[in-house]
Amino acid sequence: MCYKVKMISLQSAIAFKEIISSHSKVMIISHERPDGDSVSSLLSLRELICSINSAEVTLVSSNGVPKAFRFLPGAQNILSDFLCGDFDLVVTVDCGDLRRTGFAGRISKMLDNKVALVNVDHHPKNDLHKLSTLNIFDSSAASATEIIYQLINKLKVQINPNLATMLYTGLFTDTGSFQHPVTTSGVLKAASELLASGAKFKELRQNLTYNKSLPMLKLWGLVLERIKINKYNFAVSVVTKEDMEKIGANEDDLAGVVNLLESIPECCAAMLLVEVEPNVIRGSLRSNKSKIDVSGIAKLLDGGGHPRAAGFTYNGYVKMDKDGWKVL
Ligand SMILES: [Mn+2]
Repeated sequence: MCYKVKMISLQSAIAFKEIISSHSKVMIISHERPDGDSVSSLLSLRELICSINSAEVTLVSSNGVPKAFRFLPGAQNILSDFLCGDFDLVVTVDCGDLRRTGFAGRISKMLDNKVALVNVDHHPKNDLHKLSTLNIFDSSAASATEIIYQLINKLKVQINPNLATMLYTGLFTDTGSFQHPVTTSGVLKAASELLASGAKFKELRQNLTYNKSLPMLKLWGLVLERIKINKYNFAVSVVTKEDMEKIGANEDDLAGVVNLLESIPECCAAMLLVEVEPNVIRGSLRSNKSKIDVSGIAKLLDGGGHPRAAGFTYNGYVKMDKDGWKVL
């Protein structure tokens, strides 16, 4: 059987090893409001770096780690802030652009002060390559952990059950539990190998699938109740800050619900609008069933992401008219 496996070149892996070997104070940073892939990428990259070099490695993700991912070994050590002077190498992972780190100004300053940058990513519109000393990039990878898995294999690093769990979590979450179109035979092969290496699937299922609190499900109920199908066949729903407060839920509790909006057969895409602060709307877009590039829509609103999953933050409010919910 011949699997189609996407590849990070051996040359990239060797360049990665060389740059890691010559630095001793490393900060790895993923995107703000981290998801499963970014948390898993931080943790698995630290394992990889520590197998190459006895460097001091600091993990940063602004906004902290959502509850669902705190079961991952080492997640409690991920910081939400850092001091610039402490590092000689920055590794950005799973960040479509510098702004997504949440610390663009500070990192730019560090780069001006000759701190090296390695970028590891799978977002198609990544612009960090312009700033990086080394760019390890594959927009066809399903998750950033898929790229890290390839680096690990190229560098012949042993995969223990904890590392397998981290890598598997990134694949599992960024493919929507192996349902999105990015779920290739290569992804399933990697997942199978990671299970064989001891990935703790039972623990992962317990924390990521059977983790829904009563307020969370009530909030999902409200999202579903408010669905409107607009004239473009997008399923759109809305939640306000007041709704979340009334139910006793928060923004983290909405993770994953946008994928449910897509399950209506006649809808080609889904959008969830969340009022996170008065006059601040966060939008999540999905188009796993169609060829609509939702990252293009997000970009119009100064956001970004992948063709099938993207987001934006917008200063405005939401209103409903005869065509459904609108951001104004
Ligand atoms: Mn990702």
